[in-house]
Amino acid sequence: MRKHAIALGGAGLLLGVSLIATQAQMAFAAELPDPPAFAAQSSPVFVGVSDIQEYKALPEYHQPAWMDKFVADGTLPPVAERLPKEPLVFKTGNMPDGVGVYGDVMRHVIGGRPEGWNYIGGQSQGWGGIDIGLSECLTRTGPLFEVKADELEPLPNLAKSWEWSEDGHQLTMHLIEGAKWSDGVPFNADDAMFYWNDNVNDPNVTPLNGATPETFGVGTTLEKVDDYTIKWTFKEVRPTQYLYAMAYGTFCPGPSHILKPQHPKYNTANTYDQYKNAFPPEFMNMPVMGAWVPVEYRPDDIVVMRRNPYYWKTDENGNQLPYLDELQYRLSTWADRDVQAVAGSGDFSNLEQAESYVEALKRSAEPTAPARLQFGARTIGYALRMNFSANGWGEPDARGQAVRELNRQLDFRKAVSMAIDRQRLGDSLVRGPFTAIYPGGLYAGTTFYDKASTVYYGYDVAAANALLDGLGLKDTDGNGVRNFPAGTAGGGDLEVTVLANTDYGTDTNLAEGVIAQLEPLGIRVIANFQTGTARDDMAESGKYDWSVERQGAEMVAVVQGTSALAPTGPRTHPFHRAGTDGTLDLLPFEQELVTDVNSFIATSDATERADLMKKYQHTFTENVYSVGLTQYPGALIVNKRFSNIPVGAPVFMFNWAEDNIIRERVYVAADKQGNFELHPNTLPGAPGSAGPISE
Ligand code: BQZ
Repeated sequence: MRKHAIALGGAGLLLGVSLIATQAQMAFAAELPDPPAFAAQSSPVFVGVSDIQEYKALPEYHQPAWMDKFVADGTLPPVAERLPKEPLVFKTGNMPDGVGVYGDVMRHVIGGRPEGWNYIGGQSQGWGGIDIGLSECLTRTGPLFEVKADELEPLPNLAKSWEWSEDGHQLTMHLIEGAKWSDGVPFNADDAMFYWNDNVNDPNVTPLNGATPETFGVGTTLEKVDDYTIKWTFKEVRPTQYLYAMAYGTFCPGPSHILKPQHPKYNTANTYDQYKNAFPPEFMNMPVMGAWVPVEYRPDDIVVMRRNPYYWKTDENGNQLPYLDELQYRLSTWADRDVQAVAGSGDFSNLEQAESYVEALKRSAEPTAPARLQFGARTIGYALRMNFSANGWGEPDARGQAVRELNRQLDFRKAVSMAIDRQRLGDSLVRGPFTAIYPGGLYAGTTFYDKASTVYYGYDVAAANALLDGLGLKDTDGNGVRNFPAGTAGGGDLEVTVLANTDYGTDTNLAEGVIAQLEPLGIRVIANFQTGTARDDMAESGKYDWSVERQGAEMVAVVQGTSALAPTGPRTHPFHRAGTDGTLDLLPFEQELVTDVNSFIATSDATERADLMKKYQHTFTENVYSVGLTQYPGALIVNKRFSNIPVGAPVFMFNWAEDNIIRERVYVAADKQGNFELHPNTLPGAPGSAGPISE
């Protein structure tokens, strides 16, 4: 990762500012221990964007032999007619094991449950790579982990090329021409405009992964120029940053020919809820642009997908991708995903729950182990996030409002941070060189991280107690719990709820650690543990005091999810959104963070961007914007029979490994292929029909 670091200029500038502003605030600042050395981390082979892919017409195209009967009997047109004029072609030179062969299946195990197939209407498909595989986006960033720093820019995807206007305010994007949805209907600008106009810009709809108009810049517009051209207009000059927001999860158009008839704007008989839920998990063969289509769903059991016969990407030999004919998603738990991958009954896992590390390492070290395990950088990080809205987001009651007011007090956040023994917290998950002391903010070891700009208030219970005393939070009724001051929440006990996701042991273990470590300080923290989707809904709607969360890509890559680094818009930030009057009640330091993030978006000067992120990191950690808990490396576990798994692919960076490894070009050599397909030699049927078709 360090190789990526950018030459840094403004240290002097940064130090000047902080010294003047925050001597008082810096009280209790301590030396931040360096993360333990972690030798097991594997590194990618860095390449240029043009080494990975290009768009070009090829002299001939091929498909799996078993599909010939579908062409012969007229069910499908010949492969050349199913492909776009210039398919996206993956270059052999960038394929670790070269051109592949067709066949076999990747058996995923996931902890989520599909709500339905309307991704842009806000439904989850169960995560774990389902939505990443189904939804293709304008640009792509997962594979950027292997792109040279000086060439770092999102990969073209559904948008095959783009150019900026002279003044830098307009970006004209050329969509891939002649690509089709998996039911054969053409993909074009109408799909992009339906997503933008009637989902992102419709306040009644929240697409999955939370795209809002401000995700692409305040005041940004998008228009259709022709069937294969769209044009963005930005307030900023050449904000290349937004190209990252045009990748997964915030600009992945859905099939407008299927969705529009269900949208209340075009179907007044429908409510927005009916629109969101119009395609339940039982609805099979939902048209997608991704490589595989859902053909079977058994509740709490499995989702099976078969190759998309209209998939618009090939290898350099003209073989239409994907190579794998089937994907399976067993509906289980995230912990079981690790177990099955290590045991070989599953084929893939992002080892991300530190509690499973020792067992997984032991098992995969055996020569007979069915799976390969490769660690990446420390890009899994958890923080305790406090709800900063004091003007109604999530409609808190009197106690909740009083907690929000406290959350907005620096001394309160400092006290909570200094009461946390991060070493003990990390060791409670797993011993050894995995977890690092993480104060919050950008992660050590990532491109824009700067240790000198990182303020760390060390573990100090006495100082924490003194700060709470200073805030007038005294235990007035002697029950061991501090009380709100008289006149606040009835002077009741200081009780705070902490939201956590029960789908992950790590999330609840860390939350329980926080509860236990704050009890001696007289803060009664109450567990509010919810399953994944319920947790996500509560977090999205601000219905929480505190939340223990695994953080997003913005803390790792900065350039991905940038608008979530600060409340740059009413609904862009994870823990401070607009209140009931639609306004954001930002604290002065938050305003500074917003200014720095917007300046970062508005410039492409590398040194200026590095300095801005140093300033961001200093303001963030000095003000304990969130209380960092722990940071550790994830490990990719993939069954050894798979080829074309890129070296050094991180489980999480710009996106999750399900995107990073480019699954559509992953294959299994003929002599290693298992007999795991549930629906061999079948293809997706018509949208809404019962299952796959065999003739
Ligand atoms: C990876 C990922 C692929 C979402 C989800 C899940 C949701 C969150 C987050 C991860 C799962 C896996 O993470 O843990 O390893 O497979 O799916 O999408 O936590 O509840 O809302 O942000 O990505």
